[in-house]
Amino acid sequence: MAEAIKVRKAADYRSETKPTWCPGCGDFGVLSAMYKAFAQLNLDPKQIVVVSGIGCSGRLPEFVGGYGFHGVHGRVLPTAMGVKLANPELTVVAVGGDGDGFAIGGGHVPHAARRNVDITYLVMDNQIYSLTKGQPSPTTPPGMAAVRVSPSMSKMAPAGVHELPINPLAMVLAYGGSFVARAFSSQPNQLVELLVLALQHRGFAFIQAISPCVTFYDSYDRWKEDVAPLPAGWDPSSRVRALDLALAEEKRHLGLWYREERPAYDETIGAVRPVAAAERAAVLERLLDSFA
Ligand SMILES: Cc1ncc(C[n+]2csc(CCOP(=O)(O)OP(=O)(O)O)c2C)c(N)n1
Ligand code: SF4
Repeated sequence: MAEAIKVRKAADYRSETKPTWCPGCGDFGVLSAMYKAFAQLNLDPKQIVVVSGIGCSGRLPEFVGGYGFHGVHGRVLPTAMGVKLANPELTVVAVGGDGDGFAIGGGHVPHAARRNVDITYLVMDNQIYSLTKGQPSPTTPPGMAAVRVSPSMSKMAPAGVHELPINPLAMVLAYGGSFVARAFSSQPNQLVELLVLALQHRGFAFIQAISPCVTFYDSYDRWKEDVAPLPAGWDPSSRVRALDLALAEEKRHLGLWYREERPAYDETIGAVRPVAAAERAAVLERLLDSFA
């Protein structure tokens, strides 16, 4: 008799380790949405690999009952791309913070986007370095000190923050990201929906998940005023329109900004592999002949 197909629930993706984040941390909402998205797709936990860098957000793989890789700070994308290319059958999710992704790891983002490796990259953006207790990050807005000053923020940026912040959506769009979305951890249904689409997408799927750090920076109240849905009838097929909005928006628009279908990196490599193997065999034969 054929084995019954198991229908999994969100709880089936929990690990035995209880999350250690502060009560109220936005990362809880992201984790719970991830469990639900995995369950909606009924993914086999043995086929999931969640890779992270360092940060409060980087702890997430410990709380997921699949495979995990908690790597070094800023190197989540090379690690995740390596996992996927070594074993294209796996569902690979890279996660981390805005510091991990856009400061020390910022050089990897353009290449992951243009390469279109088939992974999902979810950044839990709290606009601050939380694990190290509250220094400004590349997404900290100017004037941040006026919102709330943590003791380490006042040491690191006593006169506030004056640089322009990085624009993650514009960056990924400009470098060829094939799936670009933004969500808010306190709007879980939309985050689940976007995660499901991202996991199904063939190529590099990027989600900026606003995920407040309630201990060193933020409250949800500011964010609730700052976010808005994408304009009614938004069509996610135009990179130029999405870039225009990313550069001009006043509110942070939530939803699927952009999606295109183009071959993922492992498919492109798939075509190259037999050519490379034939060349290797020919070189080897010539080499062996030279000893005959
Ligand atoms: C190579 C290296 N440099 C610096 C650090 C110190 N460090 C640990 S986490 C972190 C930033 C964390 O901020 P973010 O990535 O935004 O994650 P969050 O804690 O906010 O989730 C830094 C600078 C480190 N662990 N390794
Ligand atoms: S310090 Fe901030 S980001 Fe880290 S667990 Fe606490 S609330 Fe979350």
